[in-house]
Amino acid sequence: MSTNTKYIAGFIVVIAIIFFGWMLMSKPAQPEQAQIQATQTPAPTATAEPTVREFTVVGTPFKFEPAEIKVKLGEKVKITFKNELGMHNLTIKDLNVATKNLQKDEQETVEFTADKVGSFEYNCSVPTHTEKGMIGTFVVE
Ligand SMILES: [Cu+2]
Repeated sequence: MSTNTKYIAGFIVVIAIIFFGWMLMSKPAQPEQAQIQATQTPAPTATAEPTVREFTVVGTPFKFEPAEIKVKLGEKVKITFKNELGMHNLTIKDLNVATKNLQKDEQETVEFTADKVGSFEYNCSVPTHTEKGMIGTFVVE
């Protein structure tokens, strides 16, 4: 090998070392950035509280006011049933939700999560009250 060829070979080796060194230094930065983005993106959903929806339903002989409630899937629902006259309850049988039988001027709040989509009946389960009009619809969209 001539001196020139040795120099060129040495130069190439140095360039190669610098290049690979640079590759090694710069490479870890990319997955790190990707990781930061990956952890930042889901953070809002991880910490997000479910929306709480509060309703007041008034019971009188023989109706509920309102007779329709609409919520979205996954929302937390708080229904305060206020009984103004007679003995009544508010029951959503399909969602396992029910107040006790309440006397005049009593109220009770039930809390649950709307965990299935559908149109569910709520009623007063005191005999004959549903037929007399104590019926409503709880809609989960
Ligand atoms: Cu009733």
